Amino acid sequence: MIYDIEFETLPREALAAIQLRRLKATLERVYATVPFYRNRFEAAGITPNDIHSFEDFQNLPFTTKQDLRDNYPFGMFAVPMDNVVRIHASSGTTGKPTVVGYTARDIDTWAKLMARALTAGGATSRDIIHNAYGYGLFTGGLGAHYGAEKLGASVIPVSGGNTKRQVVIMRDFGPTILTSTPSYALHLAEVAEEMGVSFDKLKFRYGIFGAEPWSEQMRQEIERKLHLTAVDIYGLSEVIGPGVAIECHEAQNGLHIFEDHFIPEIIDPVTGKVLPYGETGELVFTSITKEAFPVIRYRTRDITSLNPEPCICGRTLLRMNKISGRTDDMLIIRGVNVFPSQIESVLMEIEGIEPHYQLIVDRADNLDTLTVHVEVSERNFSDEVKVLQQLEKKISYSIKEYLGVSAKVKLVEPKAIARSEGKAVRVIDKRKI
Ligand code: DLL
Repeated sequence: MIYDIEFETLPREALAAIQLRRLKATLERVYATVPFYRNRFEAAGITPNDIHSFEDFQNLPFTTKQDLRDNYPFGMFAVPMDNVVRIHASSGTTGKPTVVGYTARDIDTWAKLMARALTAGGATSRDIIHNAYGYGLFTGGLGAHYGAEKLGASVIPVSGGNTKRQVVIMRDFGPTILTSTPSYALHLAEVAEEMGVSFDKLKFRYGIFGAEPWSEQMRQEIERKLHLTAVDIYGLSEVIGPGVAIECHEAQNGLHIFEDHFIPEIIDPVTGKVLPYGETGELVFTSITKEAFPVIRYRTRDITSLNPEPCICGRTLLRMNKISGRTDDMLIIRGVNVFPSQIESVLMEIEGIEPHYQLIVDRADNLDTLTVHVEVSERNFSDEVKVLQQLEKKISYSIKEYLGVSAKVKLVEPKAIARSEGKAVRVIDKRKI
């Protein structure tokens, strides 16, 4: 099913025409209303009137998270506060949070985009959606909630946490769609098992998981444990929240970007040069329909590539591949670049361990060290120390073989790694402390 058949299946030329028209209108508006953008454009010697094509557009300066911080909290808003009906903020582990605003029309746009996304992920108006994304300043909970209502589904606004109660609700209310972070989905499965509730008796058909990176192997693990089809959803507060891009459940292969609202580009994170389709780099977005908080060439720091191949689902929208990491969580361990997701992929291939891990980065004698903490499965926990040591060696060997980096592996007992109700904490970098 396609929620917005007209806009999700536009011929590419018609889409480009709409994008250019909306882009020009957005540029004119930000130039007139946001001093930050006017100054930036002036410094680059460009006015909105100079933008006639996508090539012209690529001469505009980028916007970064630092720019948003410098204008904290409301300096980038393009409408008076009187017209802002909602504020969200992304927590941000470092520095000030990023604050974003929405007009009533923005909220409606967002709800429609999330209705599109939920539909692409397999939901219909007949579904009951167990929404375990956190409600509050985080965009996940309310974003999915409004989309579910717009779709006409029944939404259970359970939010994150109080996991045992969630399991009871899942058992008693019979929800058919689960929305949560992938790590929390696994935690739900774990607690359900402890409570003697089996997911194969529950009614879930699809899970719509995002807000953090997760590997293809993690998807298989979730599908196996939760007995549902797992779909990847992507978004970020600065651009709108969840509902920027989503996989279709038919292909589960790349996330369709809602390009009639957001123009994607992939750039070389070092030179800023725009890269062609298929090449991997940093994802950049320009919003072309938002009122309160438009962003122009916003550098997401997320790493992926774009795929223009037609999709079996019928959508003509470009697909972005699964996010492989962020430019700022790439670990450089003794000169080797590694992303947590690559280590996750290696771990998931190994028998006897659970999909719960944490990477500890430290420095000893001026050299970086990487220690991988990973939970041993309940079944293998009682094995002899020698057997466990062999398993540690095997994991360490695989990491070295696949990623070229030396890591110390430490098996920890089941459930030793703290569970998160939202985004999992995968990396602890002690070098910064
Ligand atoms: O995480 C919005 C969201 C909520 C998306 C619910 C999907 C579902 P922020 O808190 O601003 O917004 O964090 C945005 O999370 O730049 C990515 O680094 C990461 N991220 C989001 N979705 C995915 C995904 C929400 N599917 C940041 N895969 C983004 C990998 C993701 N990373």
